[in-house]
Formats: sequence, structure tokens, C-alpha cells
Amino acid sequence: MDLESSNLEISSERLDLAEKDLRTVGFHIVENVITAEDADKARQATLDLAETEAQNGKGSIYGEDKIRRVWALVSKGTIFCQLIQHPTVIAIWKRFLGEDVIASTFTANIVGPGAPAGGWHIDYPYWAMSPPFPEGSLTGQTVWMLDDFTPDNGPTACIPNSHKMLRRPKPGEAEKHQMAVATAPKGSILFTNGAIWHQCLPNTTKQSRVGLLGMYNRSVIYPQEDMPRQLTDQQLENQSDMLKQLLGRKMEFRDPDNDLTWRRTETGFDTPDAS
Ligand SMILES: O=C(O)CCC(=O)C(=O)O
Ligand SMILES: [Fe+2]
Repeated sequence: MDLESSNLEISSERLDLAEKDLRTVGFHIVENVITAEDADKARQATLDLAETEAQNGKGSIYGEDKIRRVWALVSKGTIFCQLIQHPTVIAIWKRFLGEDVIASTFTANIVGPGAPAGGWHIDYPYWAMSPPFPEGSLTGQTVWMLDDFTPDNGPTACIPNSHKMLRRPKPGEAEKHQMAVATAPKGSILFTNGAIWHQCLPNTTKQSRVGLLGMYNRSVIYPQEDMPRQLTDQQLENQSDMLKQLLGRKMEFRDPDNDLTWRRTETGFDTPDAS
């Protein structure tokens, strides 16, 4: 399944603005990164996958059993392999997180009809860290909108500037601040500073709201999902260098005592240097 795709190039002026927003207010929306037709294709692929997983007892369900998560998308469809390395996404995260950026997790979050709010939180790795968190740019979240995000269908909401608090919200604290609601046409992306306080809002409509969540890290931060294991060695062979980098398959682990360099494989480590 190939993306028709639009807007592959992002201008350097737009990159400057995205970076500035991610550092200041903490988020930035790029509209129509892919066409509505491509968003529809990705949405259908996601819903088919979720349906199969529901039948097989896979995936996770939360939010009064109305929000469904599909994990480890890279192994579950070529369209997801394309989206995780979309040039606009890579350009923004390379700018914010460095040329050696890696992926931490790529999942679907399907907010079903009648779902409650997801609950204010911060994402991994921050929830796994003791505050105060380090300043600067460590991670970034990418919310692919595969439906039009409207005020009523469970859009993502953020507390502007909350990433500067360098800690998680206390219970009831986020509610005291003015939130910003990310509404945009399907095919758009909400980029957020990984330390921002956020949640999905209630879905009071009769349709599911489908979003994909791609978290990207500076390469020194251990990913949330075991990204290197998402594709087999054989599946990875014909993939781009960018995807290999995102999955942590190009990362080098030096073994100076034996004058070797190790890299991750589908199950463990291998060294191209070994004879
Ligand atoms: O799907 C969304 O709008 C956000 C969900 C979220 O924040 C999460 O799953 O960590
Ligand atoms: Fe989140």
C-alpha cells in the first residue's frame, strides 16, 4: 500500500517555526501532511488491524473500554513503515532531537464513541524519570490525525508551556490551566514537546477518532517499545537507512576489549566484524 502523499518537502522557514513553537509553547500543527485519501487508507488499515486484534485478544483497551491501542505498528503494515519515516516528520524531529534521532514507539490510539477523556499525563520517558526533568529537547510526540480532529470527537489537548514545569501534573492541577485543543483536517499532524501535559478529550460523537502516535527520542534515550525487534532481519534488508536508524538497527555498541562493534538483530546482537 503506497501513499500518494503531498507536501513531502517542508520549507526551512516552516522548520524554524516548528522548532520555535516546540521550544516555546510546546506544540506545533502541520496541516495536510498527507492527502485525505491517504489518511483514509491509513485509517482503514488501522481499524482493520484493531478489529483483528480485538478478535484475537491482542492490543490494549482502556477509557471505560472505549479507547483501543494497537502496539508495534511497524511490523503490521507497509503504510505504517511509510508514515513513521515520513519526510516532514523526520525533518522536524531531526531539527529538534538531532540527526541521530530514533523512534521510541509507534502505536494507534482509537478513541471510540462515548469515550471519556484519557486523563492528563506526560508520556514516556518522562513518566519513568524523577523530577525535575532535564531541560531541553529529549523527545517529541507525533499525533497523526487520520480523522478530522474536531472539538467533540476526542481530539488531543495540551497545556501550553507545561513542558517548562519539568515535572508531571499533580492530580487536578492541569484542569486549572487553559488548554489548547488540537483541531485540524485529517492528514494533519500535531507535533508536541515530549514533556508537555496532555490528554485526549471525550469523544461525544458516534464515530471513532483514529490517531497514530509516534514518539521519537534523542538516540541516547532507551525506547519505550523494543523497536529493533519490530522487523526481522530479512524484513529489514530492503528497508531504508532511515527506518533502520529509527529502529535502532544502526546503533553501534563498541566492544573495545575485543576490538568489535555490535549491532542489534531481530533477537539479539551481531557483529559484522566477527569472522
Ligand atoms: O490519542 C491522543 O489524542 C493522545 C493519547 C495519548 O496521549 C497517549 O496515549 O499517550
Ligand atoms: Fe500521551
